[in-house]
Amino acid sequence: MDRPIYVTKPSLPDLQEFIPYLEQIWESGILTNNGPFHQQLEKELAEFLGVSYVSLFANGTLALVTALQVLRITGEVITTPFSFVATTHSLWWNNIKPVFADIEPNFFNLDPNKVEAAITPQTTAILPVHVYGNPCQHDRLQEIADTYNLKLIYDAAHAFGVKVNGNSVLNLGDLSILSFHATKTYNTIEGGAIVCHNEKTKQRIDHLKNFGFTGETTVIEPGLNAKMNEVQAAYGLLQLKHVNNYIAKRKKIAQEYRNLLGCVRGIRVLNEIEGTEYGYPYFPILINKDLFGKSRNQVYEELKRHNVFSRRYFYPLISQFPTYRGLPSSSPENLPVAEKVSEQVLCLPIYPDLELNSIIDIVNIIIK
Ligand code: T4K
Repeated sequence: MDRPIYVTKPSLPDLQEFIPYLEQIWESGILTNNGPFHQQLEKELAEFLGVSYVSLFANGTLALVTALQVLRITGEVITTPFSFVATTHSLWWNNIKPVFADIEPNFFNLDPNKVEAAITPQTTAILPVHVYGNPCQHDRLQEIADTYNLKLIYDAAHAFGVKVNGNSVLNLGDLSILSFHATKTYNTIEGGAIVCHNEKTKQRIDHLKNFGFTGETTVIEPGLNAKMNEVQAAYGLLQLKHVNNYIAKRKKIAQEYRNLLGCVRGIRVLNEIEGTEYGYPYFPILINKDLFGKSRNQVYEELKRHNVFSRRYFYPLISQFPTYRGLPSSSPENLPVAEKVSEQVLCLPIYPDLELNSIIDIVNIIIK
């Protein structure tokens, strides 16, 4: 490739479209702290996503940290090792012990049976991730949460726009968090949100993301400063106008990869489930060295040599990082499916402006 191709590239709206928003901010002098664009984006996003309440955050990690505080989670939380490290870091920052359970082999989300087996008297919540935007086995997870009186918080960082039979996955569980990082399907440069189902919870979230203030002089708890500013909220409003178009383009690219790679021996693409709408943030493939002849790492390096920068999301597993590898639940014997997937997975470039020719070139590098 003449020019490098990265795993993703944010789509930016026309700069001229953004200027009027900036002029309004300059004129009002309201730069942050629940300003007009912030309020408008919360409303528009709730409508767009088909959810009751959205609270904006400076990033997805702070949204995760705060979500655990909103529900006063303590003790042990069962979570997945197959995610971005922020998922488990949010527990660490709240002094909660992560307990890793293995993933299921179809979509790489937490395996409900393994979750149930990991419950102890100290367990207070389950923190699953809709990895790559593929919905978790929610009914089973909710049943387990109800049976054992646990909270269910979804890390839905990848699940922007994902709906099952017309219903947003963000309506599942007690809370869901989103990431609007530059690398996501919908971005506010940096950003994130908590989605909740009632006004009282939204109020608590909004207090906790603003130092714990409930009024000018009242602080109820040591909350963070996790607010999104007005420039990002305005940019978010503009991006919202384009995001359906971005998703449609991503879908086409995913279909193209699927057509070209779906039948290659030793390469697995993930199935799509009928009735599910996706946001297509990533295009993961699994490479089985014995069948394909080359390992995942060989393909990754080969692509790199051709100026194509795929990514091994998620390798290493979170349970292998120094902070977490000493935990009893981190042992590879406890996480055989996650260990295997982590060794085989490769996320190929996918973003709205990726051209068909580039997709063909990428596939040819992989299979040659
Ligand atoms: N939970 C889950 C399940 C998550 O996946 C994430 C974040 C979070 C929670 C936390 O949400 P945030 O606090 O981030 O909102 C990236 C992102 O930084 C991270 O948001 C994301 N998940 C994770 C999966 O990927 P890196 O270190 O791989 O990003 P980076 O900088 O290497 O970017 C990848 C490629 O994208 C680059 O090679 C080039 C391209 N790129 C990147 C940026 C930042 C651009 O073209 N423009 C850009 O501005 O972590």
